[in-house]
Amino acid sequence: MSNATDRLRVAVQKSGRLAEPSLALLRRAGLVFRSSRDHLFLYGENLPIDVLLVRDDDIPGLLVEGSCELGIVGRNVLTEQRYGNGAAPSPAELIALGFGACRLAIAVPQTSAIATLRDLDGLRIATSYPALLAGWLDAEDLRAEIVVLNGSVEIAPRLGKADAICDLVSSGATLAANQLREFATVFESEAVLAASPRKAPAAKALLIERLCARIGGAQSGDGVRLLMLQAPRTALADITRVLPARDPPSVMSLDGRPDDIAVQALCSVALDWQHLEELKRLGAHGLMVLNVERMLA
Ligand code: PRT
Ligand code: ZN
Repeated sequence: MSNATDRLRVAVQKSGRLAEPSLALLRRAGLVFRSSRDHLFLYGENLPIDVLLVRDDDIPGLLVEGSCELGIVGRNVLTEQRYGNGAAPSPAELIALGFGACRLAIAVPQTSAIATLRDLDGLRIATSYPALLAGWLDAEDLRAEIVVLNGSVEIAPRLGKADAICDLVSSGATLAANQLREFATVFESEAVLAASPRKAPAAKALLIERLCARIGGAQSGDGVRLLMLQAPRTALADITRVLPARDPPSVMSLDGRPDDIAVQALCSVALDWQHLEELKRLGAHGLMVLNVERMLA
């Protein structure tokens, strides 16, 4: 099925870890939605961009078949599908989104004597990510047996179904609660914006570009502050040295005050009270720090 309308469709997880942050990101990119009665579809009111709310595992398939042009999904889900699909066209990762961070890791019982990767040879490893695990075992030249489970992977060793597990970890609390210790990282993941492998018609391609630019803009404002101050012109070099700025600051002359300047600088969050006090000591005054909501280069 291909999506023949001129509206862009973005697949987003309906409920789960990525659901809230995905919609929040689209809203920060300026999209306004009206929800359908069954809450499975969000109609874009200010741009021809709609959201389809689905299970995360369905997102790669929707992109491959072209029902949706874009999707927000864990890189783990996307890559598992890609490895599992051989040479078939697969969705491309457009932007790493910085939330939903986790790692696919091998864990073994705390009491296990396993100490090196070679010790995994010949063991049974339970996972819901057989393709990612197989790729890693291959790359490490290890021969372990993969036991595919679709849930509750962490209890497999206790049930005697496996000697080790390969599962997603974020805080590590689940491993600890199941008396498992993390042993090796197989894959690092976070939520990504992915695109259908099908070529979009020109109008949709432009819309995709526009949405990507807005998402990039919403992201680049994260944690960025705009610092504004005035200072004697002679203090500029010292002030610039102290600023945790991303780029050289903008410097402006002030009408009728030839010895003074106004300075604006985009700074990282590392801008704290100590920085401001130091700047004041160097002669700056009228210091102001503002949150940056969005940026467009
Ligand atoms: O219903 P649907 O199929 O859509 O949801 P789901 O249950 O398959 O997915 P969900 O919501 O659990 O996860 C969606 C995505 O979030 C995953 O594909 C990952 O990209 C990302 N993510 C980030 C995680 C985690 N962190 C995570 N910790 N997904 C799962 N977990 C699980 C993990 O499997 C383990 O059971 O949380 C447990 C470990 O967490 P810690 O904090 O105890 O280490
Ligand atoms: Zn799922």
